[in-house]
Amino acid sequence: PESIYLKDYQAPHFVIEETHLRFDLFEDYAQVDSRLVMRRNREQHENVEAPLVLVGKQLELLAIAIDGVRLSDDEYLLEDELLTIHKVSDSFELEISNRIEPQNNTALEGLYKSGGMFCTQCEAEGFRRITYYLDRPDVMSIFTTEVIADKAKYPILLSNGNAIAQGDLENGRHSVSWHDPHRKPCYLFALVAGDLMVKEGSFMTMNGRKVELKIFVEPQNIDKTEYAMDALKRSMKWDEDKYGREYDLDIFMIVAVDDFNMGAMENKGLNIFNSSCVLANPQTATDASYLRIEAIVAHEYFHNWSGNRVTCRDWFQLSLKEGFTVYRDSQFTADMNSAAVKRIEDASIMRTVQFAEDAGPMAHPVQPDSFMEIANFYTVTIYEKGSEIVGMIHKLLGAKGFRKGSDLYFERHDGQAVTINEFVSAMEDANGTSLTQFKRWYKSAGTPVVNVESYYDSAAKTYTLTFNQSCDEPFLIPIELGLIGRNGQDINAELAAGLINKRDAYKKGIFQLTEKEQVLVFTDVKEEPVPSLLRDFSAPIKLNYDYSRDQLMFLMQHDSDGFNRWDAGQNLALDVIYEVMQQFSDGTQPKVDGRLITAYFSVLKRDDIDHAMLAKMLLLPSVSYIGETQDVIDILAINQARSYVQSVLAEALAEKLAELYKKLNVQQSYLPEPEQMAQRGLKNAALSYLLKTDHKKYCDLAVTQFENSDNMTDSMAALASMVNSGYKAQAESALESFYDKWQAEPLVVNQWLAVQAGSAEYGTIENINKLLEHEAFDIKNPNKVRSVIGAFAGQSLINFHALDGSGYQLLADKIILLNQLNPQIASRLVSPLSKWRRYVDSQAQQMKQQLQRIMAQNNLSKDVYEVVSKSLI
Ligand code: HT7
Ligand code: ZN
Repeated sequence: PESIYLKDYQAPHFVIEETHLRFDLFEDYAQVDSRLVMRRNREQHENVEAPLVLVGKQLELLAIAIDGVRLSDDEYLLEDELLTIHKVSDSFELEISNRIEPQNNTALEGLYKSGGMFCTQCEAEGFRRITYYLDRPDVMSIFTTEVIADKAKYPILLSNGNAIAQGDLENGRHSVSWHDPHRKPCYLFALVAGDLMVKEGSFMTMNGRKVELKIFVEPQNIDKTEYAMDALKRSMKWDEDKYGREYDLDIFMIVAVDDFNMGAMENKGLNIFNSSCVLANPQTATDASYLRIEAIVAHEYFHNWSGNRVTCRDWFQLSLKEGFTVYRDSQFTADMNSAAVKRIEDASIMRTVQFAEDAGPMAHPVQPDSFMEIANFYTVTIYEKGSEIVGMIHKLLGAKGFRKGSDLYFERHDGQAVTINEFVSAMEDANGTSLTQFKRWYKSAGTPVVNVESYYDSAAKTYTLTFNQSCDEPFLIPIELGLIGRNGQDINAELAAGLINKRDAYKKGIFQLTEKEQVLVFTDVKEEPVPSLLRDFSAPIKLNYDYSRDQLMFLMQHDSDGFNRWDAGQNLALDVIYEVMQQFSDGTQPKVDGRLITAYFSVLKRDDIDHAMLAKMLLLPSVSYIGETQDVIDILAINQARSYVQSVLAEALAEKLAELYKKLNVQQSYLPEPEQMAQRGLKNAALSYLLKTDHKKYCDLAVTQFENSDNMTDSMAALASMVNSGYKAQAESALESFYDKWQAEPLVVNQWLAVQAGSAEYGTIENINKLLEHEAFDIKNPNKVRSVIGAFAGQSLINFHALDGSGYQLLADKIILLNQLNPQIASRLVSPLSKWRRYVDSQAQQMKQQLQRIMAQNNLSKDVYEVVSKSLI
């Protein structure tokens, strides 16, 4: 496979003014007839007589006609995935008929069957599996779609826009036609046919237009739609209030499907969702699922403007819509829930997953300059780092300036397919400022490192911070900071005269680091402060400052910034875990610094911190995060030290934790709202610590909670705490009764699979093989694959990294199997192996061998080939 390059971008030679599609759906094939109203793109290519080249994949071509005249075989060329028509005039109508086999489409791209339903996934390049087309985002067209199918089997027929006609046909078939008045690229096309029930709602827009809201699901799931409907209404209102964006059709539909490669898809007016990201009721969904549903419903809805009304010129600009939309959904989540907790979660993903990607073989800039398979570039870099960059623009311009910029962006580019540069220009122009240096963030891969040193001159009463950034071509990095005095209060320090106004270097607590080395001198500082650096995780960087453990305890106690209070605790715990790791490696008796225990005690005693934050502060850094901070990763050693520290803390805090558990374990009717969620989160964090002690009475608490709980959050937390501890008999019996009770609910069963596959106790190779053979497992369903294989490789780290290499072999076997069935899912599974160079040598070599084994397979998909070959370079 070949790479394609951003530098080779050329505007399309043709425009498709109108797209008329007719789908005749049958059990063994679907016939697609298209009529495209086309013209040459003379605005971009004045005197060029280029041939018309359409792209199509796995299609059976039946006929082509231009302006009503059928083409003979010698008037076109069908080669690989390209259909070339040599002679076309300046404007014409092209008609094409072709057949496809949705029932055999296991890749879940294009038109496919999920259970008894037809559905589509066209982003990024799925439309070419439906019909021959200019499948690129800068070709935008008005779509009219007729869907025909058996009426009894498929009473609901949907596509984008508004329904304009319907009628019954011969042989029990029926037809519904849809028209979307908004020009769109084909990646936003959608079609659904099925026997579905609908949950209805409505929303009155800010200009008094009533929008019908419909969530379509299989009948057994109709009782799981209320929360998504409410989340949708909250999202619509929020986008009006925060960004001034109003919805633009009379109807907005969501459909839930069980087989889906990602979370959801923002097709115009007809979002298609992975059922796990839309369906919830208190008995079947955990708080975590509710939060995920709220965020994804919002994300897809927000795409209506950031993605659909203003879309991407080409796929190198993917972060234009994804980074901005993730930023918008993170603001929404922060507004609906605890802002500090949301920031902690986002920063944790950046530090654990994105930094790892940026240090691995698939590292790429937020605006990549080449790729082989675009599906491989739906990454944490494009999404989360892209969002962090938008967040930095927000920090630099302030809330008002940012809103001026987004207003200008939407106004200027409505209906267009544009580049990241145009987004930044709108921000610049609306604020009369330049972001030239800042734009480096979009173009360079890798994580900048900033080292900070401090010096207090007690005679001159000055405090100096010296910043040094790793990159020779420096980034503009907004570093939010504060100085904290001995009394725990922020010091309102002034900058030394020479520095004031120097490129506005330090304003409102945000320092703009623009040079390789920069010095800030604060004057009239009466005592040596403790610096609080990178507050709110104001930039996606690694910042090093040599804090003492006492200073970290002080920050945990006093920092006014919630994110840094939590981060100080993480750094303290990290430091202690490193020390214990060293002790194990030296063969000396491990000893946990009493200051960590004291710090956790004082966290537990605080009543001024909300429950959600407290729950976060009690969690030790994850094994993956600890690994990410090491030059050479030794998972088994990290896990040994972390588990030891965890059990020492659990023993030391047991009484306090039990008290806390008792206080929070109150009877109440379940509501998926922030306060209750935080309370359950803290209670269950306490429970999971308690089961790390040797006292069986705490396991009894888990058993009681498991047996009596009326909601999935508490049941699942109790089950997980037993599965992840040494209480084997209790865990076994709970797992068995759980499956008996929930076997008819696939989403619950997926959680049951994942809790085992991701655990140290149950995620052994032997058990994973059993789960793969279980009646509940289906290799063709991506959610099941994620629940078993994904959870095993991503969470059951001591088993995945077993010294005999069996974990790596199992993963490679499944990648090889999935390579043909579903290349996108196969390729995503390569990720844990791809970072082999980071691991201790014996493991690294075994991971590499498995990559080589995959590489030696015939018929590697482009998706898998790209990731494996780049991992082996
Ligand atoms: N924009 C959507 C991307 C997506 C996707 C991409 C590749 C393969 C399958 C996919 N399903 C959805 C999702 C989003 O970011 O909103
Ligand atoms: Zn998105």
